[in-house]
Amino acid sequence: MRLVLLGAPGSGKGTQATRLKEHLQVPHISTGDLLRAEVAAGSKLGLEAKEVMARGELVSDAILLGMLEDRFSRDDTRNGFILDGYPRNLAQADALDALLGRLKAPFDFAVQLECPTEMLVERIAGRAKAEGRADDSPDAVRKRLEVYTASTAPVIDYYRQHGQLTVVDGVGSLDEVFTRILEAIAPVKEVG
Ligand code: B4P
Repeated sequence: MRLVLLGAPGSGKGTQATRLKEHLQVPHISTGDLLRAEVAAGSKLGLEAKEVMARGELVSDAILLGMLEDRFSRDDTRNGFILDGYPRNLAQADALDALLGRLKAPFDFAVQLECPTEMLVERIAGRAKAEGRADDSPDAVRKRLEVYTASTAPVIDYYRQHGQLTVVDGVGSLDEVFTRILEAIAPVKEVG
């Protein structure tokens, strides 16, 4: 199973990807986690990304593509993957098409988790209290939602226009949303 998870910040991508990884037995590739690991390691890339992320903006496409190519060069992606947080703009969507085309591994589904904005804000505020992530501050969250509308929503429209989008209702308990995703991807999962 090759899955791309899309959705606004707080829509539950990372949360559901963690569960899907166990269920489908494929790696979870979160570009946010990859970037946070670079920040934690204090690498040159991490230093570049840190401030951009804290402002709620997108890290450069070139950095993201390099990281992704590196991750996809590992053998564990051969049996499938859950890609979480990429693509976030149309240039990244093109880059992903090209990368997966070269690997002869097109994605089976792009699943969008849909949630009303007030719920996104509420969930992220909860995480801010619990985890204190730098980009969960009110200013950064406002910016991340603006970036989502301006840059990522067009990716969703693009996949929709090309018949590649599956929309899943992201409102409900973790179990409810998880079950909906499994139902949405069931036709592919059964055959392969
Ligand atoms: P991400 O790490 O992708 O952050 P996110 O959009 O907030 O999603 P995440 O998956 O972590 O949260 P979730 O909705 O699961 O990106 C962070 C930053 O990295 C970006 O702003 C950007 O700077 C950079 N970046 C990443 N990818 C990039 C790219 N491709 N290009 C450029 N820059 C990039 O969870 C949120 C909260 O909701 C959690 O507390 C969770 O517990 C809660 N929640 C989830 N589901 C729930 C439910 N059903 N009910 C109640 N609460 C729920």
